[in-house]
Amino acid sequence: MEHNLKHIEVPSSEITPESLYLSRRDFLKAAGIVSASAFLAACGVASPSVAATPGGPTTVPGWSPVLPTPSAKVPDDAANGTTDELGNPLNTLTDITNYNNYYEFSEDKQEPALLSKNFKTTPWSVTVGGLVSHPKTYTLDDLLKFQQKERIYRLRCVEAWSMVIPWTGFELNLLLNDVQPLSSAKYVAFTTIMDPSQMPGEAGLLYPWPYTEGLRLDEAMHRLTILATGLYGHPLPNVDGAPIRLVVPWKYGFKSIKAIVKIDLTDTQPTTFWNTISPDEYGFYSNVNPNVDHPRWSQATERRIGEVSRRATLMFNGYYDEVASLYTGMDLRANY
Ligand SMILES: Nc1nc2c(c(=O)[nH]1)N[C@H]1C(S)=C(S)[C@@H](COP(=O)(O)O)O[C@H]1N2
Ligand SMILES: [Mo]
Repeated sequence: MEHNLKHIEVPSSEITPESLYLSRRDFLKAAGIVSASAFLAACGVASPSVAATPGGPTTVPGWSPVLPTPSAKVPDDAANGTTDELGNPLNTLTDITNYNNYYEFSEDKQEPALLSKNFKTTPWSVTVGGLVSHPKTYTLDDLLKFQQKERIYRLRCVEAWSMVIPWTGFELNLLLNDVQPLSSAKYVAFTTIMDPSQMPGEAGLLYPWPYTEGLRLDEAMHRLTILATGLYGHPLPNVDGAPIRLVVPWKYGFKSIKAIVKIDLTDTQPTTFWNTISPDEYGFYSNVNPNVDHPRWSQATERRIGEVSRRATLMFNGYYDEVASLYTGMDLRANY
């Protein structure tokens, strides 16, 4: 029944005055849903939408998008769920596989579907090393032995569009515990396959190929951080990063690196693809944050693929209760 309702200290630069800072517990009490949502979450059943409007934005009058938003704990295994834990309907398989960012194939959103069709995903292995006691190379079959679960997550691209995707995958912490990080390990670095013969974009000289990403070790160990191996109950479509990709739902989509072949534990913050290209626009953290705009556009709202009107963007993409404690005391504007 215990739910983490703690607040983090949000720097004053971040937020409206304390008086406007309505506590989530008070809101939930007022709405009369504390016990119901806690009960459902504890049972691993998706809670009904916390907001009153089914499928509508999870905002209530008096709440501005700069405030933390009520959220329910993400079910551990959402097998065959039809909405996310906030009541948002899933995007269709057609949406999820025909509107993509996958620069190894094309900078266009529609082209990667076709261009990735014949991408070869077998055999595949992922080499895990660096600051670990048991470095190991895993075949895809090895990785599929880690407990697979269905997780329905919102994916919020830094370009201000979003989708709701039912992934199959396993918690990254299972893999990390298997290789045993040394106490000196502080970060996890991820690398996409480098194969310009199959990925035409990688032949281009403009970008720092291969695509790389990174997380702090505690972010990587969080239960919401998964390696996805499928979606909608199917093996992962090539265009979504087959055969294995990272999904970190509270961060902008570009952190969720596709087609991973290498994972390294490091003691220094890894360099990453988009941060190398444009450090002012794409920070290492890149937590979804409606209060911190991209230098060229607002991050306050987003376009949910398949919907007409825009939605308010939620702090940490609506995963505030589960992830805010990772950033206690951090200035989220400086550490964007
Ligand atoms: N290797 C690689 N990973 C990548 C990308 C990419 O171009 N190459 N694009 C990123 C971006 S910007 C987003 S929004 C998501 C999109 O994931 P999806 O196509 O499965 O929706 O993948 C991320 N992972
Ligand atoms: Mo993105």
